[in-house]
Amino acid sequence: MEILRIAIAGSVGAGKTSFIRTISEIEAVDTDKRSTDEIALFKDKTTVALDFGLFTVVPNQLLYLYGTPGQPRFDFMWDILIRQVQACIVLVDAHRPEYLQYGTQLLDFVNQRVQIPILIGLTHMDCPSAAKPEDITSALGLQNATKKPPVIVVNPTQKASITEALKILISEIIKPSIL
Ligand SMILES: Nc1nc2c(ncn2[C@@H]2O[C@H](COP(=O)(O)OP(=O)(O)OP(=O)(O)O)[C@@H](O)[C@H]2O)c(=O)[nH]1
Ligand SMILES: [Mg+2]
Repeated sequence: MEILRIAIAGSVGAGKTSFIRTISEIEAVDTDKRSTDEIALFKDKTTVALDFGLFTVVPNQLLYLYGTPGQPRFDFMWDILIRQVQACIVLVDAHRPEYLQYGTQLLDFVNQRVQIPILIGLTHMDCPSAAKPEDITSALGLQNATKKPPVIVVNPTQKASITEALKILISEIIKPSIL
């Protein structure tokens, strides 16, 4: 049995818990607690430790999905986790431009610690105020990047959208081994 461990990161409300809950074959473990600070203005609950879920890609290939908390004060969790995974999905909330900088910081954070495939998933693209993908790519500083990770639209509340994202990420993981 091959197990691939994947981290799902992103700002508060980007859709990490939803992503794992929607796709997991076991009841996803979550650690959501009632929001207290400024986050309570737009979100009842927020993840304070880790989300965990499982997904079978093919009978012999299992994904372990770990969602990190989106609040910067829990960044130490992220530091531990990133060294244990084979790939990472960074969810970027397209309708909250104030969080784009957090996306850039996350990408730097990963790239400074590990060399693993990254996929950028743009969420909330169905919201009327969502930014355009090319504007987000440029705000993330990726337009001229030599190794630009795939940037796709993903809706964490829809299974088909998540499986598509996971397919693309898995192909990024296995690419180096077939070159
Ligand atoms: N319309 C829409 N709603 C979304 C999308 N992604 C997430 N949501 C909703 O956004 C809300 C927040 O999603 P969560 O999954 O809790 O976000 P999170 O990243 O786990 O947030 P924290 O744990 O607080 O960091 C939920 O109500 C989701 O259903 C999307 O692409 N479109
Ligand atoms: Mg969460």
